[in-house]
Amino acid sequence: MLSIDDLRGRVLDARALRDALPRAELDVEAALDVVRPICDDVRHRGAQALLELGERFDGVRPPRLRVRAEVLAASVERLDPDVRAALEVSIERARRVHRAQRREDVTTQVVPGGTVTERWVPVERVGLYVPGGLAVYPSSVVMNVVPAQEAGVGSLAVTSPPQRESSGVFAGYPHPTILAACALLGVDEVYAVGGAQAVAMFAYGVAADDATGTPAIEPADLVTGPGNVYVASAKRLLQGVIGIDAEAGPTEIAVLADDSADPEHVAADLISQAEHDPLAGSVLVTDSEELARAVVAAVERRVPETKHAERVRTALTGTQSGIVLVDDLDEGVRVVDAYAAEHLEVQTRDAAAVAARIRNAGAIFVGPYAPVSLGDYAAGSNHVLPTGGSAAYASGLSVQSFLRGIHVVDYSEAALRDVARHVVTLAQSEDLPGHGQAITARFGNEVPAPAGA
Ligand code: HSO
Ligand code: ZN
Repeated sequence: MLSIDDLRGRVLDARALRDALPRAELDVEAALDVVRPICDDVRHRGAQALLELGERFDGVRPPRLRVRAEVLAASVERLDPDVRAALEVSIERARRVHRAQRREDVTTQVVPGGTVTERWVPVERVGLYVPGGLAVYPSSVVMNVVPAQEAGVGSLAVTSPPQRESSGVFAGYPHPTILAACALLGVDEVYAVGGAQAVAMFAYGVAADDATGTPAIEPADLVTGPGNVYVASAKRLLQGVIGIDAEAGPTEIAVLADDSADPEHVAADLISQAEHDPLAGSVLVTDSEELARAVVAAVERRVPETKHAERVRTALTGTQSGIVLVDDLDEGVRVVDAYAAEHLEVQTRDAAAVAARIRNAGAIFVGPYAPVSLGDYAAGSNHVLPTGGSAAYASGLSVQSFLRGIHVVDYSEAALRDVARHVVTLAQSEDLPGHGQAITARFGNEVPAPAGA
């Protein structure tokens, strides 16, 4: 089911290598035509449009857009105690890791009397998107909310699609476990809105609407969180109206392994991420033909036994998945760097040393006891990570994603005087004399001599 691509003996430069590697094509551009009228509708008809779109796309009209406080409370009361305990561990570990990412303001004294401070300020209002399609991800609530809270974001709203299957007090609302995760994290502003329309809701805000009992929803400054192609497309469309984290694509796992790896573990890990999505990518890069064949056999045996066998089979047989055979581990490192996986496992001898050589990955999982699933739920790391090769330039969600660095420039008269002639010279060289005059206006319309000259 996993095809083997033999790159042994082939010398490919980085671009050719990237082209030779399996990867899903996600047509975010094509979805724009679908998404544009949806976003316009939300912009112009607000709450009415959001309720109708829920009915159309999620198969259920929410009783109201904002989840009632009593419903959030009920979700915690009815939460399975084991799930609650697991979520609490996940929250606590994520909090410890993300708290350590907080940044101090840094002041540099450039010259006596002249300082530049980099001041880190949290984004004021953030909208967090939590998907609810093929699977529901309360763990993604944790991964979005914790870094935003640790960054000090003052106003946080979560949105997730209404679930057709929910009943009783939860009817027409997001999955009860998602609601419970919000409540456990202290988030009380939760909406039953999914898809592209959720991004539009955060971008434009929604006017109060008596007919549907909707209080005003303030627009957010930033929207984060993974979603399907329509969510990614809406982010592309509305970027600029609202800040975005990334256009998330289908999840990916790459495993770099040598003959010391256990083929059962590798197979289980490749299957674990394929379970997310028929478009998920699972890639093994190895210099061991024996391991490659053993992994193929283990996958064949395991897939029929796994719950989401059809989805997994589609993902593993798709062109985005496969095994890449390389001459040696050095080449393996080059290949996984070219691939820039969302998740990379290193299952080799001396795995920590091999992992230290990797430049491009959203997250790296080192050795036989750090499977991606651990990071998905309870390592303390974040699981909202760059997909589609964007790990070559982007990072996963972190406290930094919710902060802005403001340069605070504070110069005294003497410090400005000292550098004035250089500013005037550069302004003239760019044919922007007005810039120079803004300096000389402070010194009797002359270019001042530096102090001590
Ligand atoms: N592997 C997914 C996250 C996730 N896994 C949520 C399970 N639940 C993307 O990093
Ligand atoms: Zn996962």
